[in-house]
Amino acid sequence: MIHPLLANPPAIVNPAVLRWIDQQVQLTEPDAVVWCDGSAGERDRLQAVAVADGTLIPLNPDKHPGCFLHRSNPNDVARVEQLTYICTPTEEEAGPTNNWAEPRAMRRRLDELCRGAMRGRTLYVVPYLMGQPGSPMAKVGVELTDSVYVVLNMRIMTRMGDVAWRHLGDGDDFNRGLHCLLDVDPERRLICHFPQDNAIVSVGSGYGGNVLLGKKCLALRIGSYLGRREGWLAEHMLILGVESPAGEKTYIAAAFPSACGKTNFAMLVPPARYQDWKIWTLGDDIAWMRPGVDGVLHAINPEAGYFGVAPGTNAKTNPNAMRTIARDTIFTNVALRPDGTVWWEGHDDPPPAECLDWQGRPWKAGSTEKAAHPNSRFTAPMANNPSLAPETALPGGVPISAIIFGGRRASTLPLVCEAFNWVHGVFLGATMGSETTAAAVGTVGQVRRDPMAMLPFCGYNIGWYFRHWLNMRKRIVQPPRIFQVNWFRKGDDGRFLWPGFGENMRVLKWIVDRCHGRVGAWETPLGWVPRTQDFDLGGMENFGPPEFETVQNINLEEWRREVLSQDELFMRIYSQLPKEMIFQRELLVGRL
Ligand code: GTP
Ligand code: SPV
Ligand code: MN
Repeated sequence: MIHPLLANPPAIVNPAVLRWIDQQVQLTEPDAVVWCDGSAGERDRLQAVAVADGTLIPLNPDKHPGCFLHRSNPNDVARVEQLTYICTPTEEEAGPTNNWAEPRAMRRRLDELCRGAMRGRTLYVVPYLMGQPGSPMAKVGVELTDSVYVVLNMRIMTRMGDVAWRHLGDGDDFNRGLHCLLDVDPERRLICHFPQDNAIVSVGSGYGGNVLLGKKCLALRIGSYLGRREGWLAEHMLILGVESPAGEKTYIAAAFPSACGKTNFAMLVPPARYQDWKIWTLGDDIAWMRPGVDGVLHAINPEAGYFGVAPGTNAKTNPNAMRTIARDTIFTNVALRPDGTVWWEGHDDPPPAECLDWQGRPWKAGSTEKAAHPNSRFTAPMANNPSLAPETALPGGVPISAIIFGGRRASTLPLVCEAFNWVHGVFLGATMGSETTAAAVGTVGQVRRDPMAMLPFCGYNIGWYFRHWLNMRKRIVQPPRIFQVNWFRKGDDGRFLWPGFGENMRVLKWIVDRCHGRVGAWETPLGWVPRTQDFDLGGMENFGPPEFETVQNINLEEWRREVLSQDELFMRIYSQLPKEMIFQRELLVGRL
């Protein structure tokens, strides 16, 4: 018999969904069930609930209309890769870079944790659509959660509500997501994916990528698994459009690891010299890419909002982000000033004399501790972004001319280079290294291999994933050119060699011109790089040809170490590593 709390479901909910929800309600035993419809009235009600129970703090309504602050549990401030599992019948399917668990054993463990977990609590049914309504690439998910913070964030990050039920119709092809806060204890925290069942169970966390199941869990881990099966790519990539003064539009997708500059690059405002150029944002974190009928790789952004890093965001580095978060935004783990406004390290305003830090403790300017958590975030609707590309609404996405792989590397990697061809480009992506950041729990600043920025997000064997990338070439008539960038190279004095942010437009310009065959390059062991005369340095302060040579320098000693470090990953995945990757390695060594 169906649970009494489900006696009157909305008519739009189909029986397959209802059956699954019934099982979860029987398991978690909530006191109430709320069916979310995504309406504005519902948002207002839920915000009131969250304010009443202390989940959200309303901000100054004049300075931050419609905005709130949330402080997460201090033990719960980032993704937890150690506690994230891929549960496939065999360990080989998950591969050596994922934590693996046998699905039935993990189900039993999760059932134990979730049994009665929502007693005294409300279960929210959150239907959501990743992708544009009516898009053949869109996917439906249903997240059952006992966190009103999750509901309000999902409402911004996805197309939430009846739009998802309508897309699903009477089918049963939807992602089954269950999220239980439990007591937010790291000992009872698990983020588990069951790709074969299109299911996710997340317990014991209330933070970001651990719990907004449409994002990293569905759009990347399950998405990448489905992509391999269905012939497309789910990638940790921003998507942007470059509009030239002549009105030519070139679309580019770029993969940088977490907290390595995707949001900033996607919202780039060109410097004065490029005032006739325009950068349009399509997405800042995730791209789903599929060859269209024209044989060109097309990309959509499956999300509807930005879950962006707050520290470092200001009117100089990212004016579009500042405008985007001016209203209707949820801030997580930033500092709160006495006048009800928010602050973080790298804000336009100087450090406040006094404020409350991200944990709500009194904080004074000059304190050795940070006021905002380094992984503090904003959740804001993409509709607020002044540079939002109208093409974001296209169900078929945009044609991609270039793919960029980028990391955070203090040394070794030049500012920009172009792969010789698709296979070499896949090799550049596969061997990517980057310093770890505060976006995941663990040591910060250590270089690790992060292939295609997907190390924490590839939902199956990474060797098969490289194979899938190589295979995609056969299905694309006009493959995008592939580039590698590094905004983060440092000099001996520890300062960034390249000014970054808006000035990255110069790198984009070279990339766009390469795509259209309009600019020269020079062949190096690493790939094609711009010669000084190919790269626009005009109007730059304190940055001329010598500085450009420094930031582009290839140091053979560093590259010997780099190749050895790349080998460590290749050894770990050797049995499933496509032979093409080994050939590329040999060619690189030969060129060096
Ligand atoms: P996730 O949301 O975790 O996936 O991060 P992201 O890749 O979107 O990174 P984001 O754009 O939020 O940038 C992360 C940090 O890098 C911020 O503190 C930025 O200020 C800094 N950053 C971004 N672009 C640049 C750049 O061009 N140069 C330098 N030096 N720092 C940058
Ligand atoms: C990332 O870590 O890449 C993010 C933030 O985009 S989270 O949603 O927490 O994964
Ligand atoms: Mn990300």
